[in-house]
Order: sequence, then structure tokens, then C-alpha cells
Amino acid sequence: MFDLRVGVTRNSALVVVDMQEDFCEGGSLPVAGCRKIVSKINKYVEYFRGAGLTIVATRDWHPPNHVSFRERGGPWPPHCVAGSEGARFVKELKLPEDTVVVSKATEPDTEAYSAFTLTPLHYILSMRGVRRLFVVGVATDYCVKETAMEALKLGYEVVVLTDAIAGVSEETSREALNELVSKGAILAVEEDVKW
Ligand code: VGL
Ligand code: ZN
Repeated sequence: MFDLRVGVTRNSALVVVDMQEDFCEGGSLPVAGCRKIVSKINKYVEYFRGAGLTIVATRDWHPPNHVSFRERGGPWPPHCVAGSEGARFVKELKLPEDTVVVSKATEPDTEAYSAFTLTPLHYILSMRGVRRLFVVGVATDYCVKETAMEALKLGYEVVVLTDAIAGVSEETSREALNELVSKGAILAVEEDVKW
């Protein structure tokens, strides 16, 4: 029987997390499978657009001296530097013109995996009456996880669409999904979602 918790309602929004060239094959911090999920994400975007619902696209948007970069002792190679080619949305991703673009992790000294950290995202969604978020994108074990976690803390209903996410490591991605479920997130795939 259909699970009401994964229905797309008037107060639903799609959140596309960090689908940027640097996170895809050929980029500076490639996440395996990133380009493979683009066609599925385009399908979700088309569903939400057709229903007149909010589509958010977040982007990692770092200054060149970001604290998460190795030269500053962080864990990552330089990636998604604001305005660079690698920071652009993935070429094959088809976003409507009225997509809400949220830039995050823009402060040199602050890592911010969640798209709610130091951004207007919660404000924008609240203004639009959004209560249910469908989350896709990369990376499952970093920005997808932290964005979904913070959404749960803020009181949103969260559905993670597992056929449209990709992670840095298999193990930490599995752990991330387990943790999200334990905090109340629902996992679903395209066939589970009722439009
Ligand atoms: C991300 C690593 C570094 C992500 C961002 O978008 O998941 N991962 N910066
Ligand atoms: Zn980053």
C-alpha cells in the first residue's frame, strides 16, 4: 500500500544538493556515480516543476582559502571555488529558471556541510509554506546527510531519494542513511513516490 509519508504534497519541495562539476567524474573532488544520477534528478526536477513546486539547488561555494582545503589543514583538495568552472552545476543537469539557488560554505573559516548553515534556506522555505523536503544529490555522507539532518532538526519531513544520491565512501554513506532513518527520515525511490 502507498506510504502517505512519501506523497508529493502542495507543501513539498525538491532539494538538489551540490550537483557541481567538481563533485562529478573529471572534477577535483569526484564522487563516484555523480554523473550517473543526473538523469534521475532531471526526472524529479521535471515532476516538481510540472507540479509548480519549489526546486532548490544548493552549491558548495568556497573562497580560494577555505578552511576545508588541504593547504589549510582540511581534508579536501580545493574544490567548488566560487565562480570557477568546477563550481558550476553539472552540465547535464536541467534546472528551471526559477530554481532557488543557495550558495553555502562561503565563509573562509567555517566548514558548512548543511545547506541551512549561514544561508537563507530555512527562511525561504518557511515563507513558501514548505514542510516536506525531497533530497537528492551529493555527497550522501557529507552535504546530503548534514542538510537532511538539519532539516529534521528544524521540523521538516524529510524524504531521501536513494536512487538519486551518491557518496564519497560506501560505508559512511550507509551509516549516514541509517542515522537519518533513526532520526525520522524516510528513504524512497522514484517508484515509491506518488505524484
Ligand atoms: C561536500 C566535501 C566537501 C559535499 C562539500 O557537498 O558533500 N563534500 N565539500
Ligand atoms: Zn566543500
